[in-house]
Amino acid sequence: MMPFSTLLILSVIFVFVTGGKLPDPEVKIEVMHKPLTCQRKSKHGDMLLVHYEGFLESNGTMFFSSRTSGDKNPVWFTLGTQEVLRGWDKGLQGMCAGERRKLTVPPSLAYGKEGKGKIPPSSTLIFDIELMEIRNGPRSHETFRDMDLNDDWKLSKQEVKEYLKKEFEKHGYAPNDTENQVMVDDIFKNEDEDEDGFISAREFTYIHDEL
Ligand SMILES: [Ca+2]
Ligand SMILES: [Ca+2]
Repeated sequence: MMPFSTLLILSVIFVFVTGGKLPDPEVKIEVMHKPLTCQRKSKHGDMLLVHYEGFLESNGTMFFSSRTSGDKNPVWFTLGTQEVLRGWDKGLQGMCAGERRKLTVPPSLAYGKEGKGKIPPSSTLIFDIELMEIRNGPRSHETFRDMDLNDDWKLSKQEVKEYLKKEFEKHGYAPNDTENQVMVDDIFKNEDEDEDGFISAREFTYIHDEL
């Protein structure tokens, strides 16, 4: 059986090709390129790395390109957390690394009646977005499963400690046991709400306002 997200994407493509009406017509999604292989699809909470160009629909003016502006690097953001335009949160779900989409975003899901900077009021925007890479977000289910070494659906201090150690090594920092312990204690102070000495899946996925 096909995973639900695959079905969703296929139906979006189908609707686009046949010119039918989307059930939720707010963001128009056109798949410009789809890679042959797709290991995973983007979902709420994932970190995405994208290159993109933004255009005004009214006259085709390009107002931003990550390939030519600033440091010319692609941009990281967390999907579905309103870090970016709502049109992106809606339009970049279920996407494969290497995929390119064209999104047509109405003003209500972009910069609204006011506009912003180079974006005039009430502008519909067109984005050409290439997804370069998908990583687990800080609060993803996969991250929790990675950390939960004995699969009992809760994180002990030891498990969190192991995970931090691994992460530090991955990023080229020498492991420092004292610092590590302080971080673990801090994390438990914030995350272990019922103070049972474990971080449950619910405690982990609940996003605190202060984070
Ligand atoms: Ca555990
Ligand atoms: Ca707990």
